[in-house]
Amino acid sequence: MALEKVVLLVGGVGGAKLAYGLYHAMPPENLTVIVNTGDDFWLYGLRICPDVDTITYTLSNRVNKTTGWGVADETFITLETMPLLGETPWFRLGDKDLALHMIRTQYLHKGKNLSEITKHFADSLGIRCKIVPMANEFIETKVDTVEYGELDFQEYFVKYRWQPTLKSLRLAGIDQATLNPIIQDAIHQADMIIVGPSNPWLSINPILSIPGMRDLLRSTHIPRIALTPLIQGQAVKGPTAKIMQEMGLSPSNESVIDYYGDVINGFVYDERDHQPARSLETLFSLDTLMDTEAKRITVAQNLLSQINDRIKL
Ligand code: FO1
Repeated sequence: MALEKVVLLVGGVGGAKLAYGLYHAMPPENLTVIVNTGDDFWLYGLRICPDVDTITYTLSNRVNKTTGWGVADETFITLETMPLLGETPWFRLGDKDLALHMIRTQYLHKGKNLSEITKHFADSLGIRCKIVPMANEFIETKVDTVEYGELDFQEYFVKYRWQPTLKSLRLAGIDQATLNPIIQDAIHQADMIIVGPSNPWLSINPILSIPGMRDLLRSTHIPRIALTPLIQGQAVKGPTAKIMQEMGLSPSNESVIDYYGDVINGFVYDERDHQPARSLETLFSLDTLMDTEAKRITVAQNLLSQINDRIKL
C-alpha cells in the first residue's frame, strides 16, 4: 500500500520549494505543511509571519519568484511614504502583502488564533492542502551575536543580512507554547513525516522545540525523513553553512543528522555528496537542487517514490 498522508515540516523560502513540489506531486488534500513561526514579529502594529506567508504565497502562485518571499507584481507606495514621516523602513512590506498583515492582525485582536487565520487565508486563496503554523502562541527567535549582542530574528536576518557572528539562539515564549491539536491529528494520521531542506537551527528547531513535539514524532512508527539543506557543504540560499561553522560544527550531512538525532529515522543527501557515515533505517541520495518549478516537482516525485519503494522492501 502506498504511503499517502504526508506531513512536511518547513521554514520559509527553501522549504516552500519542496512544499510546492509535493503539492503538485501528490493529492494536495493528503499534505499537511507545518510551518515555523519563530521568525514572526510585530512591525507598525502588525503581526508579520514571514514563513507562513511564504508558504501561502508560494502554494497560491502569488509569490514573488525572484525573492521567493512577498507577493509578485508588488508596489511599495506605503513603505516609500514612510521616509517623509521620518521612518526608515528596513523590512520590505509591499502594499498587497500589507493587506494580509492588516487582516491577520485585526482577526488576532478579535480573538481568532493563528491556525484559524492561516486556514482562512489558504481557503480564500484556493490552497487545497493544510498549512498549519507550528503554534498559536507567539514565539520569538532571539539571536545572540558577537557584534550586536542579542538581536530579534528579523533584525539579524534582514536588517543585518545574517552577517553578524552567531553565538547562540533562544526561543522566547517556547515554554508557554502548546501542541496544536491540528498538528497532533496530522502526525497521528500521517504515513510519513518529511523534514524539509530548511535551516535545521533557525527554521526546524523552533518546530521541534514545541513542548511534546519531539516525543510525538518519535512515538510514530513511520518514515521520518529529512531532506538535506546542504549541497557540497553549502546551503542553496541562506546562512545554514555559515552558522554551523560559527557553532563549531563542520557543514556536513553528518552534523545535520546528528543534530536531528532520533527525531528522524531517514535522511536524503544530495547525489553530488558522499554517503553520510551514519546508520539510519532509510538513507539514499537524490538530485535535491530545486532551481526550477519543474525540478521541485521532480524532487518531490523522486522523494515519494524512493520512500515508497524502500518501505515495501
Ligand atoms: N527578506 C529579506 O531579506 N528582506 C526583506 O525586506 C524581507 C521582507 C519580507 C516581507 C514579508 C515576508 O513575508 C518576508 C520577507 N522577507 C524578507 C523574508 C523573510 O523575512 C526571511 O526570508 C525569513 O524570515 C527567513 O525564513
